[in-house]
Order: sequence, then structure tokens, then C-alpha cells
Amino acid sequence: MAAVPDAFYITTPIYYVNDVPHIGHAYTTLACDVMARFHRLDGKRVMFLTGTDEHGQKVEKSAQAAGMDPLVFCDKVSRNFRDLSSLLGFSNNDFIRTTEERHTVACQALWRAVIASGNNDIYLGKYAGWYSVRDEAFYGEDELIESPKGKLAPSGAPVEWVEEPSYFFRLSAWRDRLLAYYDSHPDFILPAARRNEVVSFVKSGLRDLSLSRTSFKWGIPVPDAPGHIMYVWFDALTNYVTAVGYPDTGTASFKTFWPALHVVGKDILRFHAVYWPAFLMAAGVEPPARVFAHGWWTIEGQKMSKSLGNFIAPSALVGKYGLDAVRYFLMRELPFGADGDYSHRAMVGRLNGDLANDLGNLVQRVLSFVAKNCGAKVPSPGTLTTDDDRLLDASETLLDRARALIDRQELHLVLEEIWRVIGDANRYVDAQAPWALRKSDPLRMATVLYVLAETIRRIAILVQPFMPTAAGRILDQLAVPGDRRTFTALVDAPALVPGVALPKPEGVFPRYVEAAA
Ligand code: ME8
Repeated sequence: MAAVPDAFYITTPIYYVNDVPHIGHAYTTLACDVMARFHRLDGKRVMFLTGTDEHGQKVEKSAQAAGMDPLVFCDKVSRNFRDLSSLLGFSNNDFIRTTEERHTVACQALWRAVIASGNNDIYLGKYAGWYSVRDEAFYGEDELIESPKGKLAPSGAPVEWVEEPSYFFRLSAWRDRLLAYYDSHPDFILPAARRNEVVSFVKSGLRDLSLSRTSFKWGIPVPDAPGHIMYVWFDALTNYVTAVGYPDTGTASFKTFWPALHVVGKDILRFHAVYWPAFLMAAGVEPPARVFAHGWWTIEGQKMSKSLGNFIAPSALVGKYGLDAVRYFLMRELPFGADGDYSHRAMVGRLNGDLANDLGNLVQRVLSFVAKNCGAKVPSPGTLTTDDDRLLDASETLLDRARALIDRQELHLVLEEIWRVIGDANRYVDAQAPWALRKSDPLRMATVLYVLAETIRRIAILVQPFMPTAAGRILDQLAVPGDRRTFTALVDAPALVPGVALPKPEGVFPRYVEAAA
């Protein structure tokens, strides 16, 4: 997902500044963080971008309501999203704001490049139609829902009739070229079910797209067209190329990283998989490498909404369950791509089951046994049996399985595979019963404990992208040096070195206990 094989470029949507960040936003950025960390540990040069979408009528109105200048308003609220990175341990390399000068330059250059291609993809017309300020989108009459309060967009947002001169993008002319592109790039849109939805939408015919507005001011001016402000999606989507140096496509950054993997929620797939590749192709720029659309979280069975007041602030979750548990839960609970529900019960189930019981207990019982019975040093193994080899093979081959899954963004399956090996390791402890070998066969006991410690080392290295802090603490307890925590170190010799002194073990995943009522 980049121009060169050892590079990786991943992006989140840029979030509307006037919303308060909630678990939905945290989810998308977290998934990107996991992939970014995975590829860094795998030795790639990674560019991981997130940021805020700061233009449009909605922001202009919110700033007015707050009695603030729009830029001052944006400076204040975009910080809420920037702060998410430190709260949730996101490792983004850049944070883009669409109000930055570099972005104005990129948007205007992309616009000019479409004009310069000479294909009349942008033309001046008159827009008359239904517009939803809340969705920042135009709708056709046939898409609207009648309600006692008047016409509504499919999202339930109110719409208003708008008539004004507007530049248009000739999207109607792109149907066949887009279909040909999807055909020749079968994995351009994932998961496959979402791809099919986009293909049938495009097949049914595309309407030209209004690209500019004259009725508000808070946006990027259309070049050489006084009074026209860019339609928010042309502006917003361009952020992905701004951040790697567009319009200078000769920079090392553009040449290394573009095209990107865009991760988005299913709500904005159409903008990314239809409009965006068309804009880029019209400007002579390569389309993105892939658009992956994930599913939608509900909260305790209900849609998140302002009226229900059930938005969950990521800080509240981290405060209650701890950062690693929240990161694990979000990545494990839903197949990445599917919809799902957040509930306290499900969170506690994962925390106490997968983390405290499965991984936490494995680490704790093995390391405390080593501390007590092997002089607090990495034990020296004797000859390996087939059972030992089987467990070591399972953890060694895990990396290749994880790589294949990450390449298709099947993040939950990576965790499932890791937890399968954790299950194997726990069964191995029970079957080999090292405590029973202490007196009868200390060499075999040392071998069993070595195999287990080495398995834990590999698991912890692979868990790092998901739970960097907890995985780091496990690796600390195994005295694995900082430069031996990459994926190369996972399979390369030397593995754990017998005789190396180990620090005092301590529990990594405390059980969650309900506070007394
Ligand atoms: O659409 N479940 O910004 P936005 C899962 N600025 N993900 C969710 C979610 C939920 N309940 N709620 C939000 C915009 N998200 C534009 C994007 S990109 C060039 C411009 C996540 O602030 C999900 O990733 O409304 C969704 O696509 C995104 O937040 C929408 O963020």
C-alpha cells in the first residue's frame, strides 16, 4: 500500500471538528494504528496520517453559534482529536488540518490539474437541489424520506432546497472507467460485500457532482472563480495527497508513499471509492491503493446519538478498563468490516477471559515458576520432544499467518490466531505439568519452561501492535532488549538466551472486579 514495497501509507478519515471524539472515531484510528505499528515492526517505512476536516457550512455555523472566528473555533476543537493520539497511544506521523496552507495549495493545484487535463471534467452550471448541512451532501428527490417535519435525508438529517451557480464534476462520464478500474483491481474495495455495493451503485449510473458553493465563505477558494468555495468533499479527500507533498509529486515522500490504504467507516465509502478515484484520475494522479470500509458500533444495542446522549468518550473507557484492554476489545470484538455492539458486559468478558485468564495467567504462572525454580534466570533447555516442537512451530509460523491477514485488514483474525497459540500454550502447561517435574526431572522441567518462555516471547512481540504497553511489560519481564522486539527478532536466532537474569514477575492484566453497588 505504497509506491515502493518496503513502505506503507495508511490514513484515517479526517474527522469533523465540531463533533466531540467518541469511540467510533477512536475505533478507525486505532485500527490504522495497529496496522501502522505492525508494518513498522515488520521493517517497513510507515506513513500514518490522521487529522481534522475543518471547512464547510456546518463548522461556519457552529463557530457563529459560539461567537467565534471560524479558525479560532477550529484551533480549539481540533485539539480534541489531536489529544486522542496521546490518550490511546496512536503513533500517527502527521496530523493534518484542512485549514493549513499546505492543504489550500494542494486543493487548488488538484483543481487546476483537472482543468488542465482538457477533458472538461469540471464545468460551470447551476445547482438546484436538496442539500443537508449536517451530512454535507446533496440528495436526489428519490432518496429523500417524507416525515411530519418535512423532507429528510436517508440519514434522517433535515434537507433544504438550494439554488446557486456551481462548478460541477462530470462524474456521469466516469461510470465505465470506474467499473473498469474496479474490475482490474479486484481488491481496491474491501470487504468484498462492500465492493459489490459500490459496483452496483456505479453501474446504476452516476450524477454529476456539485463541486463548489457560493452561499458560504468558510472553505478553500476555487482558483480563478471569485465567490466560489470548494465543495467540502473535494477539499476533504485531497488531504490524503497534501500530506505526502502534493502538488509536488517529485518529493521523496510522494514517490515513496502514494498510493495509500484508506480506512473509513461504511458511511463514507462512496466518497472514497467513487468520487476520489475519479477526481484523481481526472487530475492524472494514481488512485488510492485500497479503500477498506469497516462497520458501525452501537452502544448497548442502541445507535449513538446526540438525542440519546449515549456517546462514549474514549477517555471514560480508558479510565475504567485501562488502555490495553480497550485497544484489545475494540480490535477483537468485531470482525473488522462488520457492525457490532459495545457493552460493558462484553468488555468485562474479554478483559477477564481473554486477557486476565488466557494471556495473563499464562505469563504469570510460567514466569513466577521460573522465578522460584530456575534461579530467576532464563532456563537452559535439554532435548526437545515433538510436543515442544509443535508448540514452538505454532508460535513461529504465527508471523506469516498474521502478515497474510494484515494484508487484507483482517485484524480480528490476527488476534484469533494469536489466542489459539495462547490456548495451545496453556494446554501444554497443564499436560507437561512442570511442577511435577521439579524433583523427578529438573532438566525436563527446565526444557518445558524454556519452551513456554520462548512461546510467550513470540506472542508478546506479535501482540505489540494491539497492546503496546502490556506487550512491552511482558517483554521487559523476559529481559528482551528494546532492539530485539521486531518481527525479524521473532523468528531469528538467538531466541531467549539461557542464563539471562529475569526481573521479578508481576501481573500484567488485573481482573476487572465490579464495584460493590
Ligand atoms: O465523515 N462506528 O467525518 P466524521 C464506527 N469529515 N465508526 C464510526 C462511528 C461508529 N458509530 N461513528 C463515526 C466525516 N465513526 C468526514 C470525513 S474524509 C476525507 C472526510 C468513524 O467526523 C468512521 O470512521 O463524521 C466514520 O467514517 C468517521 O468516524 C466519520 O467521521
